[in-house]
Amino acid sequence: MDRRKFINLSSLGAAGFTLQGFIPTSLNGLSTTITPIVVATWDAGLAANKAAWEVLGSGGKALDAVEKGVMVTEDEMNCCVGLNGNPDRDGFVTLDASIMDHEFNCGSVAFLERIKHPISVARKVMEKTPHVMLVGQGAQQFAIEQGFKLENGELSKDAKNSYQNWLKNSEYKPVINIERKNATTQLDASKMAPHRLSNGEWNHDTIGMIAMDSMGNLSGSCTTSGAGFKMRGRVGDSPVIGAGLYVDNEVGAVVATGQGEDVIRVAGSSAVVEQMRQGKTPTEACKIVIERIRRIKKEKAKDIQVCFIAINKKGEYGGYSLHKGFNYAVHTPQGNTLHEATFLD
Ligand code: SD4
Repeated sequence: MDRRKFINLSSLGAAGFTLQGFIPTSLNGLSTTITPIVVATWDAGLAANKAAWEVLGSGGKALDAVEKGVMVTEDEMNCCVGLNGNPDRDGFVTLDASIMDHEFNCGSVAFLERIKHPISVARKVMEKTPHVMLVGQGAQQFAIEQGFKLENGELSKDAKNSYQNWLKNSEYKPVINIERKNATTQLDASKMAPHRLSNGEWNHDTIGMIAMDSMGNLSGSCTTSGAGFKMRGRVGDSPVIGAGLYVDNEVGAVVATGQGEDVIRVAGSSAVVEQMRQGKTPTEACKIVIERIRRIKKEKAKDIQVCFIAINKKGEYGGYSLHKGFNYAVHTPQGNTLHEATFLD
């Protein structure tokens, strides 16, 4: 799934905006125009991309775009990604998030409670501390110091119902990515926030986003309430740099969704970047790592879903999943569209 890169030798001149808002940059005397792109996981990616595009389309930075984009999903009232998500086994919502820019700067938070925008806390970790990752109470304390509001910690009405249902059996069997099992195929961009399915389950609980801006710089973000009814203290792949998210500005950007433990096992996003470094297209690179996971999991692979999306330095993009049902949203100057990912089986 290649995308056009515009090489503009025309009269656009030095830095400035074209009608589409792209910045021509000078390269060896030639004027080149880099077309921004943003790609985000699942149906919710459409609404998130829209916010990201407000930044990218006006010449803004990829880093700002990937933060602003996923904040839309974290903000969503009827949403599984942020504080309205399903709680852990003990009834508390705990959040993980990570962000990475084009210069290997990265920040993440894990096991964070009662803070509405973990992605913005992750960015503060990146920008205001000498560390990459803060967890639990320390992350919460840091967030408060940075001016984030401590929310009341009450479960949303839907999450409360789901938790009550789950408590009936208290079976420790986290259901990861039942996404879209019962979802309608008719997709409406305006309603594409994550939502509960008719059986009360979320259709997913994570959003990952990767983007390239008009300067050709890459960034990525990932935010999640993790696996519903997980063990208290469980942390998934999303805040683990190299697993849930990885950006190498010379090569590409990758984000993962699905069974976090199995993404961590193979250092998933970093592994996909390395495949692109070897010359694989984004889709091929994602596929190779998905195949690796299936080999490792053997027959247990049927019980899990793992998915990656990737963009490379040329602005080509792709996605791949272990099983059917994964989709992702792509915003270019041509519009914001949803794509079904190819899958292994
Ligand atoms: C996790 N990777 O915590 C996340 C879950 C996920 O859609 O992607 N859900 O393991």
